[in-house]
Amino acid sequence: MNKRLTLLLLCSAIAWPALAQSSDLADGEVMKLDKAAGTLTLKHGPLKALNMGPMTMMFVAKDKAQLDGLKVGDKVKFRPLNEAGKMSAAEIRVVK
Ligand SMILES: [Cu+2]
Repeated sequence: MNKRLTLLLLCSAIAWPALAQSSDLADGEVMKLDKAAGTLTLKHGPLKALNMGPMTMMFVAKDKAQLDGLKVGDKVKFRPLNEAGKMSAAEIRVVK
């Protein structure tokens, strides 16, 4: 009984971070890019992390270099962040 419970707790402790990580990633489509300003406009799905429904909005790229591999129309996965009211996107990667 005790052993089983310990195993269960151990399993969920291992599984949880991986689960949280993938569910934090949001889907988006690149509508506009401004590489000089380091921003991109994404049409995104629901963002639980930011408490948002689907919409098109501008994000600041957490790492400007990530914009270099993008073009308008690309479907991406990204991590939405709210940094003191500034919406930014990290870990942007193109979905094939
Ligand atoms: Cu939004």
